[in-house]
Amino acid sequence: MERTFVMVKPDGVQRGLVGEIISRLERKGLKIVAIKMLKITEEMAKRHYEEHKSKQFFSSLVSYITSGPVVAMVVEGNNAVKVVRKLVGATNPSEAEPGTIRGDFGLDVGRNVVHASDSLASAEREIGLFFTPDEILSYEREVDRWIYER
Ligand code: DAT
Ligand code: MG
Repeated sequence: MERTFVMVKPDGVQRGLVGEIISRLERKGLKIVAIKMLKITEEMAKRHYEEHKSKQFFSSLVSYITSGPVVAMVVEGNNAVKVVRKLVGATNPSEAEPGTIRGDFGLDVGRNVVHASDSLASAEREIGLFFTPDEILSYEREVDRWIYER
């Protein structure tokens, strides 16, 4: 079973979209195995977004992501990385398809509501940045036999 990292960004928290976003993940059948609210430090923001450090938008990205509390999650399911990226939609909300989180709730690339890992390697790195192994729970759900055939 694959795991990915999802984060409701400060705008999503301020706009009261935490429940909506979690609900979409749950309705899809994905399982939340870790969750917490935190305020990201500047150092952590720079590590999380280190692949973008040479981009012109890097400093505004860091100040946006540290501007208020976020809700960080580890989400588990078949093909979780790809599935969650599809639910989240394109980076720029004005280009994201309706029905996706960004397509339904955003208009500006600098306020795109939610983060999701873009690969298995990123997922592992980002999960390790935000969670200790003991914060990630392993548990069974009876309903999984109605979500998965095997
Ligand atoms: P994603 O969040 O879809 O994985 P990304 O990793 O390319 O997108 O970029 C990280 C974040 O940086 C993105 O969520 C919003 C911001 N960003 C990306 N491209 C940008 C741009 N051209 N101008 C301003 N902000 C941008
Ligand atoms: Mg990315």
